[in-house]
Amino acid sequence: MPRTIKIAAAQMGPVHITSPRTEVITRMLSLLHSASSLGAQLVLFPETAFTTFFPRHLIASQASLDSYFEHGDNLPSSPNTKPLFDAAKELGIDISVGFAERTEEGEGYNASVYFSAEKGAVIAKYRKVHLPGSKEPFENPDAVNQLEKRYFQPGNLGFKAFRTPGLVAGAAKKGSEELGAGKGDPIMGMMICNDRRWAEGWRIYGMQGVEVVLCGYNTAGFAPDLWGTRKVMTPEEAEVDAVFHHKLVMQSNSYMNSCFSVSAAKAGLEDGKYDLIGGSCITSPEGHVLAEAKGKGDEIVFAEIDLEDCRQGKEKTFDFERHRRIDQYGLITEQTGVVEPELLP
Ligand code: CDT
Repeated sequence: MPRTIKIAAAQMGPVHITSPRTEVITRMLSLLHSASSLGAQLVLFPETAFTTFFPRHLIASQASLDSYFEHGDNLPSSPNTKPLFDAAKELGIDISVGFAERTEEGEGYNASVYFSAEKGAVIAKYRKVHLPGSKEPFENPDAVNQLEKRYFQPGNLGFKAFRTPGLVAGAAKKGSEELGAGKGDPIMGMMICNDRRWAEGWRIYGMQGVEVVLCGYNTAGFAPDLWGTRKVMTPEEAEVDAVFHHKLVMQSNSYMNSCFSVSAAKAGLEDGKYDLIGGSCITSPEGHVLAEAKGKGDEIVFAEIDLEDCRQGKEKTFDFERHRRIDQYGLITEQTGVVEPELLP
């Protein structure tokens, strides 16, 4: 039986350091309404969607830094963010959105939440595990910094898949396990930007039977100090490469874990100077791009997907139970960095 969902990525154009929060929320509401007019049941917004991607800036004042953060559990009630959650509930659309989270203890995380319209509540939270960049800014004054290690702690909630109620009619519920896998409410997982480049998170989701991975991002189009300068590229060539790598990891990891993925960019020239790639897309369990953004502004990327399409990969090529060989994978969790084989005599 088909298990279809109408799903959307809400790509956002630039959010400047000077953009008033009310203006950003108005844009997000407009995207949500556009997605609603297409019949979307779930809309994904980007990483740190409500503000500029502030980790590119060295921010000295604590008050100024704090202005970019929200208290995670207050998101649906905070004046800065409430209108989005109210509208999602009213329209009956689930949303997932990225934000900078400040905890009661004062820790910072690069986080995202999943809000269920049926439950009228946040039902899952994720904290970004792979924080790119550095604690200190580059010496090169023209470099694009990525100070996530300065402002955030590495995520500590793991890669925990969750079920999303109310999206698929006739979903099997607890007690009907005899029906077998792939019959219940959709299984989803969240990751944030740089996480998508790491196979480990995808596999952990794959091992929980994930059917849709949601990933918001802010990816610089031209950042040689971050990416490396082995091959000198023009900004235009670098951006083409960055979009290629983005799609490469979304497509290949979707394929290797037999799941759909939805990715939503914050794109365009942020703060008038820093270029972010577009390329928001929806990919299939066979690794194909089903829908993608045309430009680098506010735009809805939409697809109707059938979760049944995950079954072929999960039951054949990537039937983990039959084919994985964990006795051979020890290094993955025993070792962090690279240890090369000894030099030859
Ligand atoms: N936001 C974020 O995680 N951006 C990173 C930049 C990588 S820098 C080496 C990304 O992976 O797109």
